[in-house]
Amino acid sequence: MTDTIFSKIIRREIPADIVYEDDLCLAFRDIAPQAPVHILVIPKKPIPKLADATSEDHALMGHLLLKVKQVAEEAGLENGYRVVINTGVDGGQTVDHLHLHILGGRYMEWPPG
Ligand code: DGP
Repeated sequence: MTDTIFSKIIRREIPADIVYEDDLCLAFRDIAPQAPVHILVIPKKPIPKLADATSEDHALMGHLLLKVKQVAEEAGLENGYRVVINTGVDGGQTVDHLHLHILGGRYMEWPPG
């Protein structure tokens, strides 16, 4: 399993603006925000990408989505928000550790670019 910058954030080897943590996941502000609020929710288990999740991860995946909801509420995104999972090369994924982007604080255009 390749170590990534997100594993280093989980281990507190590099700093991050952490907004939520529990036994299964971590949420922190994106270093290059694409919206006024841009938070990443990641599993502590180093699943490289969504396409690598298995039936063993069934409960974890549900946990991550419910934590997205909680973190978005705590960030004040009562007007709505977008959840994005970039997956693989064509999906534009740059960090090989599954992460859910929460984007909010402005109107999100659709379709995206
Ligand atoms: P993606 O393109 O979906 O793989 O998104 C990776 C995101 O990770 C990107 O929006 C920038 C963010 N990111 C990369 N390195 C760091 C870092 O060291 N700290 C934080 N907070 N975010 C990072």
